[in-house]
Amino acid sequence: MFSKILIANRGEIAVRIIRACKELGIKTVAVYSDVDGDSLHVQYADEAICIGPASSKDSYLNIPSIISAAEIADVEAIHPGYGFLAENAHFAEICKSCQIKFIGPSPEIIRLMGNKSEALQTMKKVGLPIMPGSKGIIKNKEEAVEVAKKIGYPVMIKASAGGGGKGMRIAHNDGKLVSLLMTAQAEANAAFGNSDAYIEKYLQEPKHVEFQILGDNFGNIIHLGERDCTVQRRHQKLIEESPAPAVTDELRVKMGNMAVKGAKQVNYTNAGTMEFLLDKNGKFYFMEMNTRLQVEHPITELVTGIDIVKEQIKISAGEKLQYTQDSIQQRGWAIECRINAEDSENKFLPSPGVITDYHSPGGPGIRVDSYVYNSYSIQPFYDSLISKLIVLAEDRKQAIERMQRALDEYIINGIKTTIDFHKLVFSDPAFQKGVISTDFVENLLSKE
Ligand code: MV4
Repeated sequence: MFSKILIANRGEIAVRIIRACKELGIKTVAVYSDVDGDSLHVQYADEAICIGPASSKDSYLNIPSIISAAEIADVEAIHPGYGFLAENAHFAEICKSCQIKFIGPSPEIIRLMGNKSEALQTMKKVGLPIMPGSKGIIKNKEEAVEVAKKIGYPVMIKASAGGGGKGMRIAHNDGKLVSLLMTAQAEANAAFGNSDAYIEKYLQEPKHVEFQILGDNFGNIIHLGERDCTVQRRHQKLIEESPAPAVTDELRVKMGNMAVKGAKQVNYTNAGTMEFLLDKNGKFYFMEMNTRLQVEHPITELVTGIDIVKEQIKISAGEKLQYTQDSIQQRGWAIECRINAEDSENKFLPSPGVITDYHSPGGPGIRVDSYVYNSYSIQPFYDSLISKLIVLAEDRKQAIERMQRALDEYIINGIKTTIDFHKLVFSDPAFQKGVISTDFVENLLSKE
């Protein structure tokens, strides 16, 4: 096992990783930007090293700075968390060349799955269902029109370097397709330095269902069940739950087997997530694979009892998975609310500032993953996630009741948060029935 790990991240996830390290008896090194000195991850870590100015590109994305910190502190491994450098194949390569273990899959897998179009074709080869669409990236507008003719409108244009919704467009006819393809390509080029785009048939009112994967370095790969992430706004997930309301035991076996099959095809190691779209008839389609720890990993931890971050660390240290697929059980129902420093009554605009009162909920079945405290000043430089409120209960109904109770207890004054938005969701009849799809948040907000 490692004796010292550097956490190349900030916020709640840096705190989460430090907690796992402490319980494993591993010393921790935090890195932080000029404006993050007061952050909880800096206080919790055994050592902390300032790696640069506030701007992410000068600090949390600054590879030379982070590698220097790792060398100075003499760590054996780096945990990248999510976001920032977590899916940067180049960073994983640099770590390797410096004999520092990158806690995640190999650079080759990160690169392959980062190319969303190639990832689709790779999974199609082993028999995973995918949406009808272009076989790879679109070369010109003639090809785009030809593909659309074959699969029928509406179609979705997706940036191959994107994922998670960036650079996506829906087109309903040839004229729009040609113009939106150019917009999407330009947007992708600006955001990722890569304009590649592909086309899929647009699935109406789907659900987003994803499977948590764990793979060790001995060829063992298992899944930890699924999460429903259908409650999203502008491709930002707001609420996740496990199990997924629309997934029956039978469907879980089918989708889970496919998820593991796909991961085995690429010799996947460490934690990963296979994302699917699910339609009303229980048909599912592979969308993309995320090669990182996900924000929403705690709901899977609560229903399976498995600490995913500890598993990641153990796998990277060369340990064998202690679980077989048969030993994995989902018990109860978990839901997570992302508490963002945002004004949900004004387009979810960021709401940085000082927290003047802070009291987090507690009692049975409550978990709060956060990095803020009373008088903490939320910085405008990073994402607005300040806390994840997670509940576990016997079943979905009781999980909703518990979440409502916890949301009522949560006191965060001084800034705007998404707590009120969540209260609205949990009192919504369609959400309570579990019959919602991708347009849920927009519909809910337009009702207001
Ligand atoms: C789709 C889709 C419909 N058809 N792909 C991909 C990234 C994710 N953030 C949203 N994505 C979608 N991809 C095809 N071929 C619909 C969505 C989608 C969505 C999916 C699940 C939950 C909420 C959503 C909101 C908008 C779009």
